[in-house]
Amino acid sequence: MASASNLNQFPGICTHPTMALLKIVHYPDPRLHKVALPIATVDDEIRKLVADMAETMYAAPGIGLAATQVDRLLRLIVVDISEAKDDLKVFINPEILGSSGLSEHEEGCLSVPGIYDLVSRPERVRVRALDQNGAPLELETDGLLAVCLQHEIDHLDGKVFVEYLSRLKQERIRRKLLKQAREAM
Ligand code: K1U
Ligand code: ZN
Repeated sequence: MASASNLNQFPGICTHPTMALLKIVHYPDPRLHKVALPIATVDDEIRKLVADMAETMYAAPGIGLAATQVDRLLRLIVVDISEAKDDLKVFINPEILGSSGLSEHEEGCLSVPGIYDLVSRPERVRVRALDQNGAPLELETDGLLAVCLQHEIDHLDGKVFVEYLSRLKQERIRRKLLKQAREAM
C-alpha cells in the first residue's frame, strides 16, 4: 500500500484510491495570509493529509508544501529536497529554536507560479517539530533545506516570500497573477 514514506516509487501520479491531489491556493488569495493553528493530536486524519500534501508537492513539482497552501489552516509542512524524490520529511507544529548567519537564495513558490527572486534569510536554523507518528524531532541545518524550512514556516505564519521583495515588485506580481487567474476562467 502507498504511504507517505514510499511515495517516491510513484512519481507524479495519484497511485492509491484514497490519495488525492489537492488544489494549491494562488497569491494574492487572502487565505495565504492566515495564521495556521497547532495540531493537537497526530492521528490518521493528519497522516492522510500528509500523504495528500506529499502527493501534491511531488506532482506540482515542488520541494516543499505548507498546509496553508492547500487551504488547511494547520501547522504542517512536507519537504523533499532530494534529487531522487525519496526523502520525504514531515514537520508538524515546527518551531525555529535558533538561527545564525545570513545568506541569499533564489526562491520560488507553488502559490506564486512563475515568479522567482532572491531572498535573504538566516543561513543556519535549528528546528523542533513532531514527525508523522507524533514523535519529537530536532534538527540543525543549512543550505537549501534551511531555506525551504524557513519559507514553509513563513507560510504557516501567513507570510508569502514576495513580502520580502520591494513594494513595486509585490504590486507587479499581484497584478500579473490576478491577470493570469482572470484569463484561466
Ligand atoms: O512553498 C512552496 O510553494 C514550495 C516551494 C519551496 C521553495 C523553493 C525554493 C526556495 C524556497 C522554497 C517550491 O518548491 S517552488 C518549486 C521549486 O523550487 C522546484 C521545483 C521543481 C524542482 C526543483 C525545485
Ligand atoms: Zn511557498
